[in-house]
Amino acid sequence: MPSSLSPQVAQQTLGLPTLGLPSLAYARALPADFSHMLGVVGYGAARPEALPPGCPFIAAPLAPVDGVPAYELWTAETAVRPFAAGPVQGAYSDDLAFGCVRLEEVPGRTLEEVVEQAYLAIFDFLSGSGFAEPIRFWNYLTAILGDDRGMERYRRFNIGRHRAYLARLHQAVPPAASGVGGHEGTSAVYFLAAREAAQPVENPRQVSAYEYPQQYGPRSPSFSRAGIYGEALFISGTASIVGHETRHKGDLPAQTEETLENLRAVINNAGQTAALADSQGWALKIYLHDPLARALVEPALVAMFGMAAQLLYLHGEVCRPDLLIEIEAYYRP
Ligand code: 3EB
Repeated sequence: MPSSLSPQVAQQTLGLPTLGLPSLAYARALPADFSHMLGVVGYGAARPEALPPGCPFIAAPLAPVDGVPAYELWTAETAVRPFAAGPVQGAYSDDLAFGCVRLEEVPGRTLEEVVEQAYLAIFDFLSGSGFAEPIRFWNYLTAILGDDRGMERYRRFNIGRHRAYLARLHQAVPPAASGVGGHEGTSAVYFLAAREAAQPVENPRQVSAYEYPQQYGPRSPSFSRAGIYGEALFISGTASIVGHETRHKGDLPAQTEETLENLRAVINNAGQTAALADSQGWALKIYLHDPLARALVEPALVAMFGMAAQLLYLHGEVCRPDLLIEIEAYYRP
C-alpha cells in the first residue's frame, strides 16, 4: 500500500472491504438481541438483570440530568464473543473490540498507580484480543477536581495514563478520549479498539492537549481532538478552550457557543463538514456542571446537529473548575 494514501483512500482505491463500523444508541431501555452487542454503559444504572452474562457492562459514575437511567449501546455489524483479560471485561466482533475496567481505589495505592495499572491491563487486553489499536477512550473519574495530598485528582490521573502510554502505546499521538468527573459510584474507563488505528485529527483553534503547558499539571492530558476510523468520526470531549485557555468563565451560553465553534473546527479539519447535514448520523453526550441547565444549551445543539441527532445530557464535572460544559460526539453515515 503506498504510504502516501490514507487508509480510507487506499481501501477505496484498491477495492478492499470497508471497515465494519460500530453503531451507537443512547437508550432508556435495553434491546432484545445482544448477539452483536460490543458493550453497554449505564448512566445512573446498575448492571441490568436482563443482560446476558457475557455482555460487557460498566456503570459510569454519572447520571442523566433528568435522573432517569440511560444506557449507551455499542453494536457491531457482526456477531460478538466475550473476552476478558485480568480486570478488563470486553467483547469483540470481526472488526472491533470493546472493553471496560473499574478503577478500584484502595488504601495504600495512589490514584496514578491505579490508573497506570488499569491502562496496562487494557494494553494486555488489546494484545491478547488481537485488536491492537485503541481508537477511543472514555475516562470517568469521581471527585475529578478534588485534592489528593496536594495535587488535583485529574492531574494524578494524567500522570498514570501518561506512564502507561509511554510504556505500551505505539501510536505516534494518543487516540481520542473523554475525561469527565462523576458524582457517584466508582471511577471507570472504557474503550473501543480495532485492528488499525484511527487517523488523529487536531483542532486548529486549540493547542493539542498532549502539548498543554505544565500549568495544567506535570503531565499533559494524552488525547487527540478526534479520530477518523473508516467513515466514522470520534470527537473527544470538547470544551470552551481556545489555545489552551478557558474562555467565558461562568457564562454557560457563551461557553456553549465556543464549544460548538470548536466542534465545527474539528469537523472541518476532519474533512467532514458535509456530515452536519446528516443529522441522524450523530450521537452526542453533553456533560453539564448544572443538571438544570439543559434548556439553556439544547437549542444551539439542535440548530447545529439537527432534530435527529441523539443527545444524552449527563450531570458531569468538567476537568477544569471554570468549565461548565463539555460535549463529545460520534458520527457514522
Ligand atoms: C480539554 O480540552 C478538556 O483527559 O482525556 C477533554 C477530553 C478533556 C479528554 C482527557 C480531557 C480529556 O482539555 C478536557
